[in-house]
Amino acid sequence: MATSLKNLSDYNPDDIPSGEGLRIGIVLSEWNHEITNALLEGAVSTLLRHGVKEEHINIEYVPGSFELPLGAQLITESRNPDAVICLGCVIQGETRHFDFICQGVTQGITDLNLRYSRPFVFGLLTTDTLQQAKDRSGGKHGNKGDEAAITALKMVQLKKNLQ
Ligand code: DLZ
Repeated sequence: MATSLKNLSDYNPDDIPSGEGLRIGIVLSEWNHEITNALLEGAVSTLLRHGVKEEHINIEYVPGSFELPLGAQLITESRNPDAVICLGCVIQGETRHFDFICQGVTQGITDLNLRYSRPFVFGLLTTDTLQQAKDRSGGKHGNKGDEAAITALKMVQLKKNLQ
C-alpha cells in the first residue's frame, strides 16, 4: 500500500499556508467511528494549529461514507465554507460493498470540487484490514486527518493565489 512508504503526518509546518480567517466544513462518516473519530481529531487539531478558529470549523455527521458527497454539498449550500474535508473509512475485508462505495464517494467528491470550484478533500481511508486503518488514523503511518487538513489549507491558498 502506497502510504506505507510515507508517514501521513510528516510535513514541514513552515510550508503550510495560514488558516487564519478561513471557514472549514468537515463531514464525518459514522461507520467505523473509532477510526473516523481519530481522523477528525487529526484534522481539527491540525486546522487549529495552523490558525483556523474553532468556531469556524463546522462538523457534520453522515451515516456512512456513501453519504459524504451529499453531506459536503449540504454544508456548502448552507454555510459557504472555504473548503470541506470529507472523512470516512471503508474496510475491504468487512464489506462486499467496498468497490461500489469507494467509487461513488470518489466520483461524488471529484464532481463537487469541479462544480463549486473550491476544495472538497478526499479523506477516505480505503484499506484491506482494520489494522491498516488504525495505522493511518493516528498509528504508525500517522493520521490521514492531518493530511486532509493540510490539503484543504494548501488548496484554499492556491485558489487565492490564482484569483
Ligand atoms: C453499507 C456499508 C458497508 C457494508 N460498509 C461500510 C464501510 O465499511 N464504511 C462506510 O463508511 N460505510 C459502509 N456502509 C454504509 C454506506 O456507506 C451507506 O451509508 C449505506 O449504503 C446507505 O447509503
